[in-house]
Amino acid sequence: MGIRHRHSSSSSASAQRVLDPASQVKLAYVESADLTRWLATSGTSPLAVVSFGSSPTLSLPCPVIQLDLPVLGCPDQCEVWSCDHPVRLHKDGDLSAAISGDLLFGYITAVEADGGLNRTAYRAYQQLLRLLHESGFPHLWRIWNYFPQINEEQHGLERYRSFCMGRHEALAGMLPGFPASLPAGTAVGTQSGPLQIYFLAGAHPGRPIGNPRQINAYDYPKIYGPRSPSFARATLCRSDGTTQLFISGTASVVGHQSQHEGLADMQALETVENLRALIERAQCTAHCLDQETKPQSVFKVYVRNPKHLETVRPILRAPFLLSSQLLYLQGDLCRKELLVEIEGLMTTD
Ligand code: 3EB
Repeated sequence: MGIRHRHSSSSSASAQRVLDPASQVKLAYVESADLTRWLATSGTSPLAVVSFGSSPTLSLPCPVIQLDLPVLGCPDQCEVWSCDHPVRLHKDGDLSAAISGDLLFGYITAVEADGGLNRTAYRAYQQLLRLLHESGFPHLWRIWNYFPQINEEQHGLERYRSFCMGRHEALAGMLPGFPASLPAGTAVGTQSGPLQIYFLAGAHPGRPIGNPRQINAYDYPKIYGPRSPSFARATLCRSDGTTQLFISGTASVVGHQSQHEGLADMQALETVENLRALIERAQCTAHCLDQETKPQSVFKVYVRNPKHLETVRPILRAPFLLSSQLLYLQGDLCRKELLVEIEGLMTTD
């Protein structure tokens, strides 16, 4: 209990700003070889570092998340989450968190034991939701889920579907406002490792955004598994004059159906169209995300088959992508036929 600082309230907005640290989270992709220098000179406090591929283990003053997702087309990169204010760390077994102002960055790993992935996911989600309730950060904004053999069958069910069951059961039981309050999400298959989940939560709620071209994933029919995937297409978060749009893993899905089976180029085009529609919907909701204010954006592109990198890369030329930082990773996607998936973060000051 009580790991969040309670700030005294003030009627003056400027005094509030001093007393109540802004919770804008910063995201940068940094070449692994440059990480130490970057951290020493960025002037920010790290919340977490996510490394991909075969990056070395570093000892850092924050959670370090190593994902077995090979980086494609460039040297190994790290995803660095940081903020302008001091960070407090919290550790409880396999769960660690970095807290700053109104923001919590958490990381949990779970080795799969008896009961399979369903129970493992259920227990991990229970544990992380309990932390959020007890610590004063009840609002989940964004969550990433990674585990190996995502499309393999186990105990008669595809592992992704089994994961969805455990996740759904925990969230339906413990997340206030479920399913409308679900966070933006990603679920991608790694080449090895335990179940790894990292997440951002806030003391105040984000606003879920739907995609007009897609039905909500939590309303998918049962043909995709006994329990629907528990995520929103995007979350819009405002803090201290900054608007951030956390965009979920977005793929070639229209309505609830996968499009363009076997065609990586067409899937990439459809995905860009989905992203465009989603961003447009968010812009209608938050006027400060419009083009003139030039958001800073980063996107992670997951490609199932590394040979499709050169097919996909030239297609990602929409204006909102051309002005963004892009990182390509090799990852397995949660439906066998999906070849490309793109997630992102857009920030407008
Ligand atoms: C889709 O639209 C593609 O289960 O958390 C994308 C993002 C997808 C997150 C998840 C799944 C998830 O259904 C798959």
